[in-house]
Amino acid sequence: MIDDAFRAHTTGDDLATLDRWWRAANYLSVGQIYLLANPILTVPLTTDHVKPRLLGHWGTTPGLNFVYAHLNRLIRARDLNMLYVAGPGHGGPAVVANAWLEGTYTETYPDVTLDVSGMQRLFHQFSFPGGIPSHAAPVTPGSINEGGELGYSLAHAYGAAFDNPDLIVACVIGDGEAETGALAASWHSNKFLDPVHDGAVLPILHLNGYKIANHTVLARIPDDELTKLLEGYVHTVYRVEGDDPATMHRQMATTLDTICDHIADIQTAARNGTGSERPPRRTGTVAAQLPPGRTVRPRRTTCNGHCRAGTSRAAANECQSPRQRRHPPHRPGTARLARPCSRGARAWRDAHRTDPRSRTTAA
Ligand SMILES: Cc1ncc(C[n+]2csc(CCOP(=O)(O)OP(=O)(O)O)c2C)c(N)n1
Repeated sequence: MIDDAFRAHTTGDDLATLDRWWRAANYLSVGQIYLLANPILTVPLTTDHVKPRLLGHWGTTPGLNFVYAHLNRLIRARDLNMLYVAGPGHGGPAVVANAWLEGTYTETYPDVTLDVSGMQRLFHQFSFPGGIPSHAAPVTPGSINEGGELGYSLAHAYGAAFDNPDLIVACVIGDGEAETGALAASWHSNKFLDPVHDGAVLPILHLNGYKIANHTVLARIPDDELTKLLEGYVHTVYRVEGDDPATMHRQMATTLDTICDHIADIQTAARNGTGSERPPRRTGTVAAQLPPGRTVRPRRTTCNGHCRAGTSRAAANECQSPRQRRHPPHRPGTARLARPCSRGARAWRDAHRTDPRSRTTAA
């Protein structure tokens, strides 16, 4: 159980560190999608530094990085045994970025060293011939959920929690993924969870509004309709939404603390024999509303005159049009996309100096 003193502490310096981690992971994600060379932008960006064919889903990625950073805070604060299943596993740059930042990637692949030359290799290999896929895959350290085919994250999360009483499985569900039949049916898996012998599953609905570049149903229905739908599946709904990172960090940290306390209460009551008989006990779901491509400043960062952040273009696979590569006048668009994240390059150096004692396993 977390005490008030710790809650107060986590709203200050810890959240600033967490924000730096998030920005560093975002930079590493952009770098994987776009950059062939010049990994920390030591020289002005040229066409030769940009990959000729871009494959990687930027839209879902800042949200995945956001959740990853917050789960790591929880793991450290509470010494939790936790697994992170990334439903939008097509946001592969996010799980790879975090695994590299915390050192797991280098432990598994020693040639991808934790320095600038390793970063160069990390960027170059992503979705490139002879490299790694653009989605979370068996080669991603800790992976149990293949990210290329949508729909199975929540089922895999429950599968991991069964017979693992000390495990909490946080499962990010894409709002587009939520429209698949497999995912829609998986909400009912909580009926099979026994709080005495099984662990807990914490679904986190990533409501960024789009499935690639098309609107999603769950982001378009009224808030109370979505809440009632999830309550019907016997989940208590906690909403985290906004576009100011500092506010969102505070909201997310407080929400996750509340949910973890709640999970602990349910499990303690069930394991002492004082809980209610019938599963499921009402556990939490976070509906996290992060605009796609969140780190790109609205309006100021445009591609061919189109605003990126919070739009379908930001959610799309290939954020940079191939025209940008061919036509030099469009090239500054790429530099601007990288610039808000170049604070991330600094953040990478800062975060790299921190020593995360525990890790979230990407799946
Ligand atoms: C079963 C299946 N159907 C379709 C696709 C193609 N696809 C890849 S990503 C995606 C959109 C997923 O939407 P969401 O989960 O909201 O992720 P985001 O749009 O935030 O990247 C689709 C339809 C797929 N990978 N798997």
